[in-house]
Amino acid sequence: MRRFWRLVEEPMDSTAVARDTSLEGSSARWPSEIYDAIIRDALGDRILDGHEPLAGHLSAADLLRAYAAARVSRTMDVRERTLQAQGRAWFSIAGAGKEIIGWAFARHLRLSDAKLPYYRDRTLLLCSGVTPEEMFLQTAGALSDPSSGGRQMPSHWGYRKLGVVSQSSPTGSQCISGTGLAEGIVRATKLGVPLDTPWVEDSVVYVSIGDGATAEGEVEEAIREAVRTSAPVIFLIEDDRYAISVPVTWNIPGGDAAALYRHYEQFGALVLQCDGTDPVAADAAAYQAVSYARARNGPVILHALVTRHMSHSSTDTQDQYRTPEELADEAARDPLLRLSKLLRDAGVLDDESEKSLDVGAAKLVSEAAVRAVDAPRPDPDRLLVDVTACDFNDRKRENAPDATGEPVEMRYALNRALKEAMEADERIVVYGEDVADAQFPGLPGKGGVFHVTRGLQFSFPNRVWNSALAEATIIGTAIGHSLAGLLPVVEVQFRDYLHPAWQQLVDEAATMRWRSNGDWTCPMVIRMAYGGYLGGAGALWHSESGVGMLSGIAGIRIVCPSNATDAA
Ligand SMILES: Cc1ncc(C[n+]2csc(CCOP(=O)(O)OP(=O)(O)O)c2C)c(N)n1
Ligand SMILES: [Mg+2]
Repeated sequence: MRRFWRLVEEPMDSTAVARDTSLEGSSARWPSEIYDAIIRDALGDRILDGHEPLAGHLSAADLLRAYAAARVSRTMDVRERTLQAQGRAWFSIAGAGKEIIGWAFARHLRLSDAKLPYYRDRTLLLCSGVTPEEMFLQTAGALSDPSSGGRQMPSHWGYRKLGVVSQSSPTGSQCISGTGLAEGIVRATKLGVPLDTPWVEDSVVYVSIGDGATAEGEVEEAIREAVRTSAPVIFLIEDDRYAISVPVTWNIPGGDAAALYRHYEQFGALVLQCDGTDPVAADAAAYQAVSYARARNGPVILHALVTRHMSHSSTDTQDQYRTPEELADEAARDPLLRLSKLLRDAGVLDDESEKSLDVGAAKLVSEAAVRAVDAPRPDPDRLLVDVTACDFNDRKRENAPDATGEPVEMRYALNRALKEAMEADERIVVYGEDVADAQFPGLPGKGGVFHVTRGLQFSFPNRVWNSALAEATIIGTAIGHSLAGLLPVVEVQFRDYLHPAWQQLVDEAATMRWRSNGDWTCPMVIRMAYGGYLGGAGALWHSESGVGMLSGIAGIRIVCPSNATDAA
């Protein structure tokens, strides 16, 4: 514990980082109108005019905007719990303590940057252009909730127009698709394939998680893959020292998340640590992180030390496992208090003006909540809309195989079909374990353990490649490639080895369309072989169909051809 706070007390020297304005994000231009109005009401019309730095690169106007947005965010956290107590909402998970690091990233990310934020990022979203009312519509489970049409829990963000990709609930599971999206943006740009809205050539990907989620294997897979491919993705670890009730050292050996990733620096990753409650340090770190990824230097891992001023969620009571002393100590390090002190010490705020700001924020939140809570709920008749792109009833009857023409083995028919499809559709990319041909000219090449992809890499050198030996990475990055605008056709070497990718398939890929109310989709084809290995000697782990498990997943279509014609 002592070590942790020593780090917090060593702020980064932000002014030592020279700023290249061509790499700057939205900076002071984040959509701050509603916060500006609160500030002007409280402090007069001229207060936002000055641009002189007051602390680090930040002006009084920047810091006032941070305060107003953070205060709105905190007030929303509290209001959501009140709504639940009143029976007007069902769940709440607060962003309290994470406001300043969120505001800092919103300053430097652009609308065209991808954001895969976890549930604590309320302030990041407010500063990226989501209104309090839009957030409360999700709290209320309203049909007009722009994130999910009332289908998801509160704080499960997703706003296509703002580059916020729909988020699911499993902790850390968005990391691999974040890496895949960063890879996909680079790859599609190189191939000249149009990027999906709202991505552009130099978009970066922001992914955030908590300290506990770093223990998830998929988080490690995502970071390792990003380092391997030099993907322009930023992993922000918002470390509040707890995963629900579990202290950080149970999840992270030694309790220092940045130390876990330092070894990746030798391969081009930037590993940073900052006090995420300090506006100057947070702004400097966010700037550095975004600039590094934007310049295509590689991925960034930023460990931000933050606080948690409310219980984990509305179903948790933190004084059951945290001492009053610890809670009081943390309350004294509240980022809002810190910001208020900075502004008071500089003579920008006093008792009266701070109170007026808080009253303005409370009014905004109150009015938004009142408007949202009575909004109509989803129509049960629409429950099955957007489960998949296809109509459930359009399954074709099986045709008898066409017995005319040249006999061909199924795998070679597949090979030809893939080649034709790739010629016809520039978006198709093919990857998986061993699917590439050979890196040395003159050799026939591998082209898959069943040779289904043989020759494809020779024909389409930049559209076919070997993945790492990691199935969650294959399907998770396929989600990202698909979100970028490509059409991934990936191979899982044997159906039996789908299991490591189960979460990516079931929780991420299969739910994308439904959970976002049709706003986000990630079409892809996953090819898997089963049944035919070594005359039956394959048995367990090389031959099982698993069709029972697969047929129960909503959101995917299973195609199981019995003959070469159908397969192709
Ligand atoms: C895969 C998975 N396991 C368990 C949970 C339940 N759960 C939700 S949040 C959480 C703790 C996360 O802690 P941390 O990553 O430190 O983030 P924090 O909430 O502290 O910001 C757990 C266990 C989950 N959502 N997903
Ligand atoms: Mg935590």
